[in-house]
Amino acid sequence: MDTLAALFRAVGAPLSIETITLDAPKPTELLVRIAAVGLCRTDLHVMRGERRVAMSPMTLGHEAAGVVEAIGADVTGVAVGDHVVLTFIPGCGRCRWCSKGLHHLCAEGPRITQGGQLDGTYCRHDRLGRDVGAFCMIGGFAERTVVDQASAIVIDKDIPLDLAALVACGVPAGVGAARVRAKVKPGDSVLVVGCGGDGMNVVQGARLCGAATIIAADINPTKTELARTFGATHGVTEHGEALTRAVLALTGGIGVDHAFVCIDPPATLLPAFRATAKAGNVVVTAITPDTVKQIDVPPLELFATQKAIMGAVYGFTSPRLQIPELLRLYRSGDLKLRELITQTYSLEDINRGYDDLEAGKNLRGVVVF
Ligand code: CXF
Ligand code: ZN
Repeated sequence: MDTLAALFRAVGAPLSIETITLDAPKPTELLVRIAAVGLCRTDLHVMRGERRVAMSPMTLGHEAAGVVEAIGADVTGVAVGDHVVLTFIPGCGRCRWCSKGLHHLCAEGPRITQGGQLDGTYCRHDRLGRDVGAFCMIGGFAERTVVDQASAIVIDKDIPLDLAALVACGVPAGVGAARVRAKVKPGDSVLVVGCGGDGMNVVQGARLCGAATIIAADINPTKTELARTFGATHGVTEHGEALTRAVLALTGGIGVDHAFVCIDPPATLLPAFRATAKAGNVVVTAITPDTVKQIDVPPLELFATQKAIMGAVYGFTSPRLQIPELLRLYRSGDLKLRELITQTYSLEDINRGYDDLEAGKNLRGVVVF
């Protein structure tokens, strides 16, 4: 069938809005009508060439929710008409990680930038007949997509699909980083560097954990102010060494129990590390351009201060467990989702959405169909 899609064709170029063809789902695949897809910064990194993908053209978009329109013969647990959130890492269910319930570490994860389906085939084609890849095995910037059942989680039908899309990437990444990776405890102090899609959700994750001090740091004062509505107790707009000084001043010279690096790790990790208390945690939730090969943290400082530097993909939690739980927290009024959406766009307007993200105007832009 034909479907409209926003394609990455070349580094530095806007996404190309084109009609592509989509093959019917194979035995373990689903045809999904996308209802909403978030404009995450990771896709922007791909467009800028900072995060390399293996092929072009490729349909980007990895924060999506929709409605199942057809299923392959071997699909189990998903039916036509089901509402699904798509996961940017598939859960193959068979590898050592999935067997332990750690689907965010699925052995198939490293292949999500290749462009192929889970089985390695291509099911999208442009008007010249060339294969079109799907970022994260999803390709959510399209009216319809075909994904393996390993990339879909069925959700309750009463959850608005624009909000469901948000729990596909930014919300679990941030909330999970605070709750699961750092294990923030009641009374703890927290620093969040970069209050965008991930960072704002670290703020609300830390609030859910009962943190007493939540310092929101962003060079954009609009974001630090907004962070207060998600639970931040302080806002700072400094960066670099001045950021470290500001956080130490707010914590009696001790530093925070947990610092989260949610933007530009090459520039923010060392200031965040130095703003962290001895034996504290430094959690990296943001991606770094492929071209940056290392970050300097003085080893003696690491040894002597006994801090832990750790990564967190998908909030260090299986999306299969976390996504339904986050939606329960939304339903009980404990998790803000609607408030994360700054603006909505049509698919044809997606490049304006990314311009707005680059201009610092958006917490989350969402394409709604
Ligand atoms: C990313 C993580 C790195 C690979 C692509 C998806 N997650 C969210 O933005
Ligand atoms: Zn994302």
